This record gives sequence, structure tokens and C-alpha cells, in this order.
Amino acid sequence: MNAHIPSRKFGLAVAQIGGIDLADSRASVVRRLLDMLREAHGRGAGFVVFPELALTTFFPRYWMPLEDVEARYFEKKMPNADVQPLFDEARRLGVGFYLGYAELTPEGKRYNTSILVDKSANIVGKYRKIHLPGHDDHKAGAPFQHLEKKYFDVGEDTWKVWNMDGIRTGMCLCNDRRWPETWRVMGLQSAELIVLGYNTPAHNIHWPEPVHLRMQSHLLSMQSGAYQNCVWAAAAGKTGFEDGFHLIGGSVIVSPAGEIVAQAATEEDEVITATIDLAMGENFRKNIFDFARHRRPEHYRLIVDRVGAGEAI
Ligand code: ING
Repeated sequence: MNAHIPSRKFGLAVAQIGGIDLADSRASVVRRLLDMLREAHGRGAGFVVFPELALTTFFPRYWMPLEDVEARYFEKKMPNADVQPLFDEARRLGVGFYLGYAELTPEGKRYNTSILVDKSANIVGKYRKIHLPGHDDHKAGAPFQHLEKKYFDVGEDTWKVWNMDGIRTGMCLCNDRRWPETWRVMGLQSAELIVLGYNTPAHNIHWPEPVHLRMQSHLLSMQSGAYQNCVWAAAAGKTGFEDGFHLIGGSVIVSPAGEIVAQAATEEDEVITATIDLAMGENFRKNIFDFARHRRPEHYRLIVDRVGAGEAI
């Protein structure tokens, strides 16, 4: 019989944002993020997840000269004048947050980045996206591009887990959620909560994928990642239409059982919340996914040694 594990309840929010057009200023976007931060706080949240690239339109859909992309879409400092109001209000309300943005470093490196900010508005952790989807060439016949491999460098540091106001919190970005390795690296660091933002085009430019499968694979990735690593998981989407280009909705909060406990109903700015009990993961970690007792890394070598699929061994 499992010794009773004392509950550790916590108010978690996901702030899904609707489309951001090319014409939308960062100031107008930050006003929308502030509105959702306040709503989340009003609904008892101590932490809010904002989307990937939350300050601008999903610019990797456009082929542009690098100097223009860097000038228009990348943040040279974080925080900066545009986002300082978000940090100030979060500190005033005592709410932590995850925020995704495009980062340009002083050395000229470009990353698809996310930060964890605690309830005193200190940046606790930074992550630079590892799994960059898409391509770096111009696809002339495509209705839009997906140029993350052109505009971003691959992050040099693996996924980490930070103490975020007493919660062992890991983070990743968008395409990362589709790869089980992402979740396991954080699961092996005893994560309790994994948060991420995403921008997922509804239309697949590579083959006529039925649209409903975009939502299916997003939810499947979230639910399996959470369940197989005994973590609470939260995903904030940038959604709806951006200058006519469609991004899926489906922002969610998923329990360590892999169950969706909250899901966005729209493709607009929408806050979803849940009171999560961090103790829930313990039951799964002590039994079915007691990694120390059950995992057999000596049989997993292929996962690390091989990049692409190869011959049977
Ligand atoms: N977007 C998409 C994502 O992983 C994608 C790209 C969609 C890849 C569907 C494969 C299938 O959700 C980002 N930004 O990674």
C-alpha cells in the first residue's frame, strides 16, 4: 500500500494567444499578455505559461534577408523596454511565468528561446530550442515557409530542470514535445512540471496531411510525454490566423496520468487554469515508472549512438 503522499496543490495557468499579425507592435502584444496575466492571477494561478515566439508573428513562415529578420523579430536584451511591463506586473502580482521569444546574442547567435521567470520576476532559467523543424532553403511552390533551420541556431545546452518557486520545473519548445528524448532527459532530472510554448501551422506544406491530425499529434505528444515521465505538462499555443495563415489551438494542461485536465476551446487569447496536485506524479514515480528499478539503459544504446534509422542489429 502506498504511504499517503501529502498533497502539494498549485494554481497553474496557460495563456494561449490568438494571431499576431505583421502589423502588430510588441506593445500591443504585451498588453494582451498583461490582460491574460491578470486574468490568470484572478483565477488563482501562481504561474502562467505563454507561447513560443510570443511577442511577434511566426516570422519563420516568411523568406526575408537575415538582417531584416534580426532587426524586426529578435530581442537583443531580456527583459527590455517592450516586455518590462510584463515583468513589473508579474512581480506586483507575485506570479511566475514562461515566455518564448527570438533571442539575438551579443555574439550574433540567433536562438528560439524560452525563459522561466519566478514570482519575484527573476529569470531562473533559459532554454534554447534543440529540435528545429522545417528547412533552410526557399521552397518556391509552398504556400508559406518554415525557416526555423535558417533563422535559428541549435541550442548548445540540453534540457534542464530548475527550482521554480519550489517546483522542479523543466521547459522545452514546440517541436521538442514530439521527441520522447526531450521528456525523458527532464524526467531523469526528477521534473515535476514541464512547460512549453508552440506555434503549429494547421497546414502541412510537405504532404496533404488531414488537418485534424495536427491536433491529434500535438495532444498525443503532450499526453504521452507527461504520462511516461510522471509530470504535469502545460502547453501554450500561438493560435488562430496571422495575416491569413492558420495555427492550431489546443493549449492544454495534462496530468501525470496523461489526462487532459484543461484545454482551450478557442483559437483566440484564452486563459485556461487548473489546480494541480504535484503529489500526483509521486504515485507513478514510485510504481510503474520507478526509473531506478525498471529502466535498463544497457539495452538503450542505439538511442544515443545512432542519429538516423539504420540497419537491424
Ligand atoms: N512548429 C511545429 C511543431 O512541431 C511541425 C512544426 C508541425 C512539425 C507538425 C511537425 C509536424 O509543432 C514548431 N514551431 O516547431
